[in-house]
Amino acid sequence: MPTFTFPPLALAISVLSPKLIRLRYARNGKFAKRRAWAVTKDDSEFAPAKFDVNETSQEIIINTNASSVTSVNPSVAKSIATGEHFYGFGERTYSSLERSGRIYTHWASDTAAPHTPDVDRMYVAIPIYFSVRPNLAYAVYFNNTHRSQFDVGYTDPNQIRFSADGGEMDYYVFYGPTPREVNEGIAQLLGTHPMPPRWALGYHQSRWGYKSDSEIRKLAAEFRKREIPCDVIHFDIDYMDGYRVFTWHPTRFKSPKKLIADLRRDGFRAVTIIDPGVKADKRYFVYQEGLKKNYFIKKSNGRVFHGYVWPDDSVFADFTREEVRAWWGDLQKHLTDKGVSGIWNDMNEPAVFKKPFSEGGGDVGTIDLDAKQSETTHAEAHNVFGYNMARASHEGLRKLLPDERAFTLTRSGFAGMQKFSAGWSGDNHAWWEHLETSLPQLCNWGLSGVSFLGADIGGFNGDASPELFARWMQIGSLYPFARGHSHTDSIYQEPWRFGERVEKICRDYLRLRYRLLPYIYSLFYETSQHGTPIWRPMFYHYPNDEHTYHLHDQILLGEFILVAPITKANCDQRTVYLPQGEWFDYWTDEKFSGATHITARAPLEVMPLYVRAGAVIPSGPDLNYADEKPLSPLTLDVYAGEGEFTLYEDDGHTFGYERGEFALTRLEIKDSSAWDGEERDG
Ligand code: MIG
Repeated sequence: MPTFTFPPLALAISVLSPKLIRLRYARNGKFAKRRAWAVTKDDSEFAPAKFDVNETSQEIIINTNASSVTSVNPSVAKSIATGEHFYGFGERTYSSLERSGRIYTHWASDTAAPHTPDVDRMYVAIPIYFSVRPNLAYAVYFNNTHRSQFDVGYTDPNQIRFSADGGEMDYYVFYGPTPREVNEGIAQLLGTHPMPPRWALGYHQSRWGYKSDSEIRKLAAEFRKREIPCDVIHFDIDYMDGYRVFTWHPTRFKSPKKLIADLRRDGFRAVTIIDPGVKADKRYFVYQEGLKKNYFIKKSNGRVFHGYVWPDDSVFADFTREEVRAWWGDLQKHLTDKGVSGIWNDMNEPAVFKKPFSEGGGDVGTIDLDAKQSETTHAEAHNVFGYNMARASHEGLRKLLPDERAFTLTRSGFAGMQKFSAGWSGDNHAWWEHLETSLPQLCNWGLSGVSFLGADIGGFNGDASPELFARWMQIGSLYPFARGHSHTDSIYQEPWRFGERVEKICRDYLRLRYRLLPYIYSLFYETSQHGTPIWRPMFYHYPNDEHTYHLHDQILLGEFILVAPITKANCDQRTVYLPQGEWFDYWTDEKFSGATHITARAPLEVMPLYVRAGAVIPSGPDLNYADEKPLSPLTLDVYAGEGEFTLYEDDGHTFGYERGEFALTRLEIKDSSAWDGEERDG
């Protein structure tokens, strides 16, 4: 690894692969010890790559057989090329797809205020940007967990600048030239989602406010009676005893084991919420154990840090420590022993209220920045608090349920969070704007390496109107993670609460999702192998069509299905851009030749969907839940043209696939001119 010195600085350039280069600058000439947080591999674990170096007094040029990096004297500003567009930046709120002209702060925050377009900090912090222009895509990951910023042409339209409150200027450059290859590089360095259980791809129903055993039983029965597909019920904070994590409320949830077993018989899985705040209650076993073992975060003066959260006076485990993660992971036994199949990790930015909950909580802050965590302070560990909590949860579940893939969901996270968890975009509102925002939000987050994502369908805060709910369920039914969720102060937002017409729309679209499970499950396999996003912005497959660079309100589900939801009230038509090639209307089979703009008719029952010529889309039967019956018969919808798709199949819930127990079937369509267009059985 060549190291260049410009006293008193040191610059190290590591060519990790022809398409992955790491650059580090150390101010004092000495590099800091690497912390094994986000990155999965040390530099030495990459196979040696060939490259040439050309060094002049002005610049250093490194050439590999794929990419070339020029590093002008150490600086933290890079010039923006003409026609360069910026995406990524993890979880963000506003509704444009392309993201230049702003400053992005990376600081995991419980954004209590509504997620308006000017909100900069969200729950998740991912210092990754993804650059696209014709014939070239690349990305940069800033490997620094301190509070940091990217200034993307805001201060100077010709420059992108990085800064951080501490640590080193340490970043990796992933070269494409296609977007897919960029994601492949991100996957190599930061990891991918492991295969989720198939049931986790079904519909999830949640609400803050399902308060008892009987309420949950009624809810489940309602889904089956109305034949609205559903796989998972989420248990929000009310199942706990006084918000003590890993406990059950003694009267409202008297026999959780029986409840969950009964639900299971009807095809439902249970997912329980867990918050990081541990109630400081001397008679509570989690508090006692953690204190005794010295597992809680301490302030700079050496005393345990206390803060207010739901259980009021609380303490927080130090998830940077392996033994603490193992302890926390094992505590989940109190839930899995009752039959719980997944954990929803909330409040893990972590959010800490300024005042006791009994006094209204006050503003939301976090742990003192000088509090100790491992050999560093919270200032450096803050952004990976949620990440490490999700890791504890995921690794613990793997130990507790060695033969069952579990599901984990996290509100906070950092680059690489996909190794441990799915994510959702937190407390959105029942606003049309938030329905619309969810498209560019999930696409950009996907480009940042995280695919298993959704937004609360119907909106969390406030009350959805019937029309908003119907439109949201249409697009939400195709979110990689599809969950309806709402605030305890809002109206009940289950699919049948808005009248028969909306109920039917929900049923129809959720059924569509379930029929598409073989296709969606295969997309999850692809992301588990290569990091390819499940939801893709249009440019992903048309990177030389500059017209796609700003298209925020239509997406691709995999390569073949173009989804163009209605995102506005009182609207029964919209413009859809169909890129070059032939396209078919999913509902009517009408054929279009791109590139073209069309006006799609979309009465309330219709969400416009298009399929690219050359698509092979595997689908299964109608289901009430994912594992109700074998996904058979398998139907292949073939759209004349040239293309291929790899169908992935396995048992849907064990780790057999890690031992090769799966089938990959390559479906290829070639000579379409010889095909007569007749439908065939089988
Ligand atoms: O302070 O557990 O984002 O989904 O319903 C609120 C109650 C805490 C925030 C989560 C939301 C959840 C709620 N939680």
